[in-house]
Amino acid sequence: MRRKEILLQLLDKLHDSYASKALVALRVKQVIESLGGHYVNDHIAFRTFGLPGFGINSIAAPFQALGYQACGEYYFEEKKLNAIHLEFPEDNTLPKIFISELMVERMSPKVQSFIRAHTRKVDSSFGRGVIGIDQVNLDHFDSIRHALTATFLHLDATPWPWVTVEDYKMLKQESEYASWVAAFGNRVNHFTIAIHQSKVFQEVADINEAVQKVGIKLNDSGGLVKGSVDVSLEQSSTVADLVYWPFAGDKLEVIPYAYIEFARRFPKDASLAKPWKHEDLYHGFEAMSADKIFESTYEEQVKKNEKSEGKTE
Ligand code: OOG
Ligand code: NI
Repeated sequence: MRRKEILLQLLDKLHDSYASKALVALRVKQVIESLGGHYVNDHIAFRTFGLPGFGINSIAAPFQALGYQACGEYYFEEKKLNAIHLEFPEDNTLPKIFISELMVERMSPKVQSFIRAHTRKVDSSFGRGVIGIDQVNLDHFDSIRHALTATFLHLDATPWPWVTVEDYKMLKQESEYASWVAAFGNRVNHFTIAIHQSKVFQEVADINEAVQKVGIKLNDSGGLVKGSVDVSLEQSSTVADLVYWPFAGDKLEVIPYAYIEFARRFPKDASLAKPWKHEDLYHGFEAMSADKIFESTYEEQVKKNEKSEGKTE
């Protein structure tokens, strides 16, 4: 089927561009494969600025045009974010997609005016801004292709010009989410191992232990394992890898990029007899846990782990 083929190609491209920079994903894959398991992806995630042409819809629209459907909605008061997730009902082997957006209007005047001005500088070849891709007629294949190209083909750049190191730091003081989006744009920030589909790990704590043994650092905000059977979802994540990343003026800075997550889904009715089928399981997200998972790219998590690495020398 054409739509599924396009999606598979797109997901492959997104994975390649993520895995080529997020070495932690490669290391986790090696751990899983060494133990005789294999990598099944539960979901991927994008972050955006909530402005016309740049928000959740700019990422969701091309996926929806290809058959994905919007399912859950989530809200994060303190981080000033909204999010949705999408599912592909025709084939449950395709990952869910989690997309969040910064509520730009809730930022300080300084941060707001920077984000508004900087996103106005997009190259029109990205199809953003004036002709927001969320307004493209997605019923036509050519429009879909245009929207995909506009959104994802420049994966190794941002839709807007590189930010300066100073602006990145200014944004970061107010919102680490904002500085991440300014630097990385539409890149995927994590893929997720489905523990409920794993033959080698029973629970999230098992994979946590396996990766910690080879020195991989986990996000401990809110505890190593977030959620539980009570919310039908158990999750954990590594901290983000540091990467050399381009900034305005041909500068490179080392900043946190992407991480990998582990998720175990339970049936909505936990008393249901095993084996559980895909349709028995809860496929939404849990805002309380997600709130902590966002912090996998935050300085406090990334730095804390750098320090503890030093101590074990
Ligand atoms: C997304 C964090 C939330 C989940 O599975 O709850 C999340 C992000 O870091 O952008 O992925
Ligand atoms: Ni996630």
